[in-house]
Amino acid sequence: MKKILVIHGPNLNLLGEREPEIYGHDTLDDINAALTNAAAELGVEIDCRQSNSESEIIEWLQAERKNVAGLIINPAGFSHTSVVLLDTLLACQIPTVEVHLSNLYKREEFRQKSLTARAAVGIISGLGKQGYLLALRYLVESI
Ligand code: CA2
Repeated sequence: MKKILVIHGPNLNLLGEREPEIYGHDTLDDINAALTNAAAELGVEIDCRQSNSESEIIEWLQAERKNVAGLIINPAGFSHTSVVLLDTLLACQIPTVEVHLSNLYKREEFRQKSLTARAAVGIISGLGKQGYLLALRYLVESI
């Protein structure tokens, strides 16, 4: 069975607790549960992880690069800062969709540039939980 890896970046474990006007009311558990249900319907395995550590995310990507057929990643703040994460994503060559809960283009200027998006097939920004589900459907249909 094909496996999709989902990586949620720093602070996304706090979803639902603060700033619902920006990030919505869904918790990370809600998002992961919706992804798990959708994956079962689509007949793929899904592995959802969250980390606040850049190095842990890099270790996961390197370790899983040959085991997964696709990647959904919300790099959170690392999107805007991390050449290291971009390099890792480029090196791992996993078909990737970058997802952001909020619409980056409605927000501060510094959020309007994603370094990591260069390594993605596409990005989805501003659709909340639905963005992850659309990313999953895209990957399952295209891999
Ligand atoms: O919109 C997104 O999904 C972001 O990737 C979320 C990141 C932010 O740095 C990006 O610019 C856009 C921040 C995640 C922080 O999550 C929080 C959750 C609850 C309360 C406060 C922050």
